[in-house]
Amino acid sequence: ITEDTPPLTLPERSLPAVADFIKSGKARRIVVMTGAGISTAAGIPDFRSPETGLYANLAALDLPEPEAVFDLSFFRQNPKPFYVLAKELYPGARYRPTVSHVFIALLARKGLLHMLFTQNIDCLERAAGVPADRIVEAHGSFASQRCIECKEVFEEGRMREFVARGEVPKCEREGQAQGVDGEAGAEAEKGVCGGLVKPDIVFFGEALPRAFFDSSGMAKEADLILVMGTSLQVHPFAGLPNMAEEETPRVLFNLEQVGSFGTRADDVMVLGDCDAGVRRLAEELGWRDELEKAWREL
Ligand code: CNA
Repeated sequence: ITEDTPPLTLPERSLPAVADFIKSGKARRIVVMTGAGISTAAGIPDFRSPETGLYANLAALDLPEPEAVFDLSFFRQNPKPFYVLAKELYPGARYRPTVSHVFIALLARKGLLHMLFTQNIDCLERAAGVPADRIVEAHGSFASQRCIECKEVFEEGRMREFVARGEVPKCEREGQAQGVDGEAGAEAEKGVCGGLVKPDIVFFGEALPRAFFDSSGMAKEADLILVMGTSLQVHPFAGLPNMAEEETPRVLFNLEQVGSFGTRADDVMVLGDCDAGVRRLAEELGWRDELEKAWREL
């Protein structure tokens, strides 16, 4: 498309036009897709922003390459770097949801959120009040954990203790010990499994949760797509915005242009900080005070 290509659905490619579209009641099924960029304002670094990104900060952890922290075979050999990161990112006291998270919760409260697909593992969308049944955590989260060998679920309270101490939890299931080497050998002698415990976060090479595939058709049903704070570089998540119908408006709130944004007639790009973009949309919708109040009172 060129600048002169007319949009199919919106009167024009602009944020006020998107707000009018929502206010007209034509966007009753809004699908939101998010990534690390909606949590950077909370203080959690993203992966790929140069210098401030998480990968840039992992140098101290003695990894062959930063991505190794989410690599299962590396984790088997050396789970410590992952647990350094886990201590940093673990949901709970440290981080507070951003305005963008609260905006998504507001959409849910108004009955407009069809589904939120998030790549984030920080659980901040739950903390902002997005109902659990409206969230697909496409890359898993810290909400549950299990042994990578026998798959036995590991108790949440115990997990929290291990993570807080910066220690690596090992499976405590009694019975047949797994054929694991190294430190786990001691556990084997005690008659417990001793396999490494890992949160149900999707590592490289692991399958995405079933919920992702079961729900991805909702992107096709959407009457409006909002994409926020993601580089759209990780597949299959990156393909989700393309599943929307051709005439469905898609809005990007991101520091940079990403994915196939800009190739469709109803693509609206709001480049810059996503909280700022979301605040502008809330303003156009007449929801600004409600948004700020909900964020303050969280
Ligand atoms: P990414 O590849 O690091 O991309 C982040 C994107 O957000 C980039 O395009 C940035 O330009 C953009 N961005 C950064 N800050 C802002 C801001 N304030 N406003 C608008 N845009 C901004 O992250 P993705 O999520 O795309 O990559 C997928 C990975 C990252 C997933 O597997 C996540 O699990 C993983 N991740 C998650 C977290 C978290 O849970 N908060 C943190 C870091 C990485």
